[in-house]
Amino acid sequence: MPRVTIVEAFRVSLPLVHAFQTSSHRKSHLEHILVRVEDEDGGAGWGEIASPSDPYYCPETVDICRLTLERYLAPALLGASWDHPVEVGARWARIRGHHFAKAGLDIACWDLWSRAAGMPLARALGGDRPDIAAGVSLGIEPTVDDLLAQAGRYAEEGYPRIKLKIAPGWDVEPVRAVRDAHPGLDLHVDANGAYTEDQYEVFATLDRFDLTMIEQPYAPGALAAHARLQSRLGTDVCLDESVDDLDQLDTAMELGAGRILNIKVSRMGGLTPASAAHDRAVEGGWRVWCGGMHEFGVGRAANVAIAALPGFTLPSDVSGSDKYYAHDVVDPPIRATRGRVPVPAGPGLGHAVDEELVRRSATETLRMKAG
Ligand code: OSB
Ligand code: MG
Repeated sequence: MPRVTIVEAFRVSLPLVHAFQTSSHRKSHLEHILVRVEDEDGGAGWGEIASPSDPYYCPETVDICRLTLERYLAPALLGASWDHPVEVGARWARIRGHHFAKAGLDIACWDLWSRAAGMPLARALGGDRPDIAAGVSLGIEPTVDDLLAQAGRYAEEGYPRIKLKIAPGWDVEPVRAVRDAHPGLDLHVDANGAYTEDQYEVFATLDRFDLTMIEQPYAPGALAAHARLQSRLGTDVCLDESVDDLDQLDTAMELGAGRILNIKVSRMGGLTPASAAHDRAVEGGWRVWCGGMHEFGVGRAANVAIAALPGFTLPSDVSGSDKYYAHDVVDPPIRATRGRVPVPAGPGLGHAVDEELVRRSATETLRMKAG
């Protein structure tokens, strides 16, 4: 029965190999918080808080997560005994929201438990695939030619699916260009909520490009608008920012606000709620896939593990570390070969954390102990 007695948190910033721009922001570095938990038997587990630095994708930011972790979440976990990681969420159930921060601790507890059990995290979650299909997500580029170069490169590397970020002014033209260059490619677009219903014509046009899905066209709360859009389009609508919990998922399914769910471990608040969302969505007849937040190796390994669940039938956003970071925090780094990422067979996350690197490069370290 684990009892976590030490929680450590490390703020680490890594440079991106290639700057990434969405409808709302541009990034050349990412700062995440790596979380380490240790139990009284000396067992340890790692997690990652992959929130953005600024509140454009979601309200949580790195600063807010750090504060929530220190003031509420770590104190709720420290000293509590539990048998299985599905139980730890109950410790912070009365804390509303703050899913990214919760996810960091949840992942660390799953890693600790599955390592102690000598079991791969994927198997602990109920996954049984030897590898997962990985897609890439391409940001908004300075020119259509730059985008075509990126798309060409990843199609060449064998990634089976490419997602393009779109925004007003960067939609029909770049999507048409990539579609013309890659007629058979599994292609989808992600607007990160940048459109309103009066811009319907853009989607009516995109509907003719044989896209696998249109991800989060409207604002997160606009479920009724998404339902009206879905009823007018042949292309499946996929929700990302709109669904943070099972109640929102139920509402979305009841309204017909889409047909596909992007499940992110961070957005849902950890592996436990993310796998519950997987079960619920599949039961409701929606298709699901595993999205990402440009995670470092720890969070990325957690994404690989959950993407091994049987309902994840569409390619994930979990590309190899090398698409993002020249030097990742885990060894070996996460690698994709011809668009597939192996699910590790070793215990826990299945990738060793370069602890020396994390400790040395952290710009801030917190250490909290059971009282
Ligand atoms: O909407 O899926 C998104 C990255 C940051 C914020 C939001 C999103 C994304 C991605 C990245 O698309 C996917 C990845 O990790 O490659
Ligand atoms: Mg998205």
